[in-house]
Amino acid sequence: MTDTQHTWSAAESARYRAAGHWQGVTFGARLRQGATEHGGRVALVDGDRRWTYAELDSEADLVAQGLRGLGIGRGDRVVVQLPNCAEFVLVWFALQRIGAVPVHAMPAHRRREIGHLVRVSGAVACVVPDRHARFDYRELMRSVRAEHGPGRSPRTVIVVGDPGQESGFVPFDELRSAPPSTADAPPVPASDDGGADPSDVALLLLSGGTTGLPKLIPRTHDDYAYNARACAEVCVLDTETVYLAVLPIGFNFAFACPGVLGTLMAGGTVVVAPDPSPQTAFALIEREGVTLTSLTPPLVTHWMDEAASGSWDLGSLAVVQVGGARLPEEHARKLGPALGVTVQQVFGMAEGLINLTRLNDPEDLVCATQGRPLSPDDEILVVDADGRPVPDGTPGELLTRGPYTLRGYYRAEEHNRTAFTPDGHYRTGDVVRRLPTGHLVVVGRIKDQINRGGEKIAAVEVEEQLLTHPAITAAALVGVEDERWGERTVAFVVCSGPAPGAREVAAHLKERGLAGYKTPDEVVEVPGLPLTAVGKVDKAALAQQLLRS
Ligand code: J2J
Repeated sequence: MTDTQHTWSAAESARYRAAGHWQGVTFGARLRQGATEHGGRVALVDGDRRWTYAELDSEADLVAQGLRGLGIGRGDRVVVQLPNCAEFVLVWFALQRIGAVPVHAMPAHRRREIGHLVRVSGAVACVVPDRHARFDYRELMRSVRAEHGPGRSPRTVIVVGDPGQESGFVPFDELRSAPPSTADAPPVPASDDGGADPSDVALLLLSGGTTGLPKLIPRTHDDYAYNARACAEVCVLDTETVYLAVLPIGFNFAFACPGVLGTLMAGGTVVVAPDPSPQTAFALIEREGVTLTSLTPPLVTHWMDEAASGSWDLGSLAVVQVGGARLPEEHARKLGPALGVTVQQVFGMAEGLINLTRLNDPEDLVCATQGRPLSPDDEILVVDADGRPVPDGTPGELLTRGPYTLRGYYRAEEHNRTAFTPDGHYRTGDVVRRLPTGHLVVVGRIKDQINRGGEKIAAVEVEEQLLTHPAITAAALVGVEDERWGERTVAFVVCSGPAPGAREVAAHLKERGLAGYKTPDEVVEVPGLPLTAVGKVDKAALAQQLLRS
């Protein structure tokens, strides 16, 4: 790909290689190695379907061949929007095998987000289910393509299930059953990875976003493999590990921290949970002997409640990671005993930096901090508003750079100028306190983003859409504390004429093609938006106003 001008310097790259962080192996080649080392072991379980490492490897070859037959090749971007199912993993490795680049979308995304992803990434294809959770993804793809006009981008839509009649829609099953050699599908060359270079972008992740639309995060083979492997080391994964993917598999946490990739790199088994309910998960834990899983804070209470019923044997489960949003200390203290597990807090970001509590950390650190950096080469700065480092214990913005933290978003020149310091530190927008042990406590945020139980909502994006409602003349989306979600969203709106209610607003945003989790939980009409001294909307005052009312 040609869009990786923001990258590590030659000196930094040499240092990360010398330290053994970057191993110079592509994901396509790693899968082949896995098949050699762990051939007969079970790699992947989805319901009654199972793949050994050897089978995963040969299936990736088959699907890769089908993808080539569709004209997809090295460097091409492909949006993958699948729920938790084996096909996610199969198509992901098949794309790696031909040097193509998966773009991780979430099942909850709709026309607006997917259209944006397709446009920014220049994706040639999308992979979607036919239907999932009462939603028809073929309809979604039809509307995305219609919006894109004459080029009908993306050219190809690969459908897991029934593709329907639309031209350009291809069933996934046809890819994996492609005959070895036909006129338009030449045999896969001997390469394991389509000739990809380990320093190439291997995948594009989605940022939580603070601006109008989510940014894309380029992750290279070298940096992402290090991310997954180092997390696997911290979590002491081995061939006996059975990881349950409960959170959406395309989410960085579930995919590579250590998640799916870390488990496969350790020779363990990945089990995909079709939904995150404790009932579904606990049945899989019992049946498959799951040892590790990862959750967001809102799931923790559901899991503890269900475990208290006493009707499940969770004896195999050793470690539960919790991250994505702040876990209340009280819940952290209860979770271990409730499930009979070791708890690990994870404060990570798709941009790179991962902090984790260590499995042998004292209970107070595990329960009251969000962990410490994964790598000895993660550089951490905690700074005041003028960018000056603050002493340990004092809250400040977290800045970071290191061997697996991006140096620039994909095709986002303007945003990159402010998202990074001149010397390449990423401005996380998170406010933290650092303890003398190096552990970080997340105490707040300066980015205009709301964290609704781990789902990130860029306030500006929703505000822009609210303003498209004919009655709304000004809008501010504010996060307020919430028992269940940690934060819920309140839209303060100024209206001309009768104010729309929450349901009308929800319908309007749905019509605009916005993902459902971005719908405000509450809509409050105000006569005007309060401003700060510098003329910005005073969101703190709005939140206060709500508390008083
Ligand atoms: C408070 N805030 C947290 C935590 C993330 C592992 C875990 C999570 C993510 C993730 C991830 C938090 N306490 N424990 O990618 O690999 C907030 C911060 C952070 C933002 C990143 C991973 N864990 N956060 O959540 O890219 O504000 O990644 O900057 O979705 O989530 O969001 P995201």
